[in-house]
Amino acid sequence: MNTIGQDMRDALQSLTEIGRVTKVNGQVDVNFELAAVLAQCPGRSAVIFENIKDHTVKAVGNLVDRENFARACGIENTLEASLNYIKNGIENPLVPVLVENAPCREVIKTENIDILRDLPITTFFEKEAGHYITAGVVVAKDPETGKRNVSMNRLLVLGPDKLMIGMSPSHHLYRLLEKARNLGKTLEVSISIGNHPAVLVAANAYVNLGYDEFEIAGGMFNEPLQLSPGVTVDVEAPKGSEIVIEAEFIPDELHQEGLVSEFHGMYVDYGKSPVLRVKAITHRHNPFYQVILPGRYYEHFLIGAMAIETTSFLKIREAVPSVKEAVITEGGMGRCHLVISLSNPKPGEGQKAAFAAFAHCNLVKQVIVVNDDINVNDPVDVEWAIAARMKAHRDIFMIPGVRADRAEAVVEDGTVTKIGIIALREETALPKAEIPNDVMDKVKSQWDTYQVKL
Ligand SMILES: Cc1cc2nc3c(=O)[nH]c(=O)nc-3n(C[C@H](O)[C@H](O)[C@H](O)COP(=O)(O)O)c2cc1C
Ligand SMILES: [Mn+2]
Repeated sequence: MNTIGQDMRDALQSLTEIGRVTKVNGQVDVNFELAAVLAQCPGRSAVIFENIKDHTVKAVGNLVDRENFARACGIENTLEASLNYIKNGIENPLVPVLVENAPCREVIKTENIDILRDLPITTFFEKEAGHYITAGVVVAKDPETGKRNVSMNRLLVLGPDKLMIGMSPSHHLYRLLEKARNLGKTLEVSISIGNHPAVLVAANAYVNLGYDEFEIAGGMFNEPLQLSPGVTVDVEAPKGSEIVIEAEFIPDELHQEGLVSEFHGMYVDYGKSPVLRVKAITHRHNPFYQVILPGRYYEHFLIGAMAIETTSFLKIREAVPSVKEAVITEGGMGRCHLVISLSNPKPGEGQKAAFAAFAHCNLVKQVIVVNDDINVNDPVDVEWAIAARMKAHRDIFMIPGVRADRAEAVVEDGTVTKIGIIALREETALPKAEIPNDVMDKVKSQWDTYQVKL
């Protein structure tokens, strides 16, 4: 049985044990300053802000990187281990359990709510519309089936108890809102802030409507996720969330957002978006407010990347069973570029794998296919495979006019050109020159005896 905890506090505890938590004691302003500190904090440790101007609530940022994820989930820090861990969640989901008197309900506030006063909600980029909640895990229930849906959405503060919620029309939450509107029902949500990295990745899993992403989180933990019932809404939240905002959509109210940053690091104008009325804020004693630095920053990239690479892997495996690993790269904005490795591929399987990836996710527009002697998570190794094995006239193909995600940076009429790069070894390829493996291993095991001074 897995013994790791399900809360952000458990994750922070595991990271503290390996020295991957940085504390910022100096005073920081929620207006751009906290964002600037997160953007420039060296290493990829989690950051705790102890002293936020005009606030008593502390903040946590930069929680998730690959090593932090591995440590928080109690797995080895390898791509293979994280793929297996997330894959297990998707393939073996577990139905959540409800717990009463959960930590996230230690303090309940239903009156005199003033979101900006109560929580250290930050501004990030110069031309954005205002203060955004960026680590909100949004839970809603399908008004027809009652099935839960979980996603992450940016929330713009519009007033003391009003939030605008960003949601792509292609996402499930949008579809649930449409269903509610057609049925004349009000859609309720819980927005939980301060979650374990596994819960954040599960919320981003690219699965079909009707899948409860909290079941995936349970599958990852190998034990059901514990949820707390809402106080003013019939929607649950992870029991150990630091803060939960309970809200409902205001029927037919839309807000013209203005500019907002996307993962590609540029501003976009998505027009009008739905508005929520806050009914309650509940939290733990001395809660931590979680901040994810959005735009083209690493944590924002990675949470999506880990989810997309795993579901892409599963889809590719249906088409090409010999797929070994899949990674969404940082240079590809954590969304757009996928590198996959195949074990002993048959002719044409590289192309087939790329087609499967393109069909699965609108965001993925470049696929590089390599053999399994290449470390897909090492950009130098991948580029080596391209230099050593790709014949450009034969191995690059383009498919123009494919349906794109709304966030695509070079979108044309809702479409984008997909590119496949097949960098697979030919049977006639020159053999790789290698130092004997047994000697490499021996030297590694007795490294200290060489008295190497760095
Ligand atoms: C930090 C972060 C912020 C996000 N913000 C939004 C957002 O504002 N709007 C949106 O449509 N998707 C956003 N996403 C992506 C969705 O959470 C993700 O695509 C999810 O799988 C959608 O789930 P659904 O289809 O079940 O609604 C964000 C992802 C991350 C990691
Ligand atoms: Mn969903």
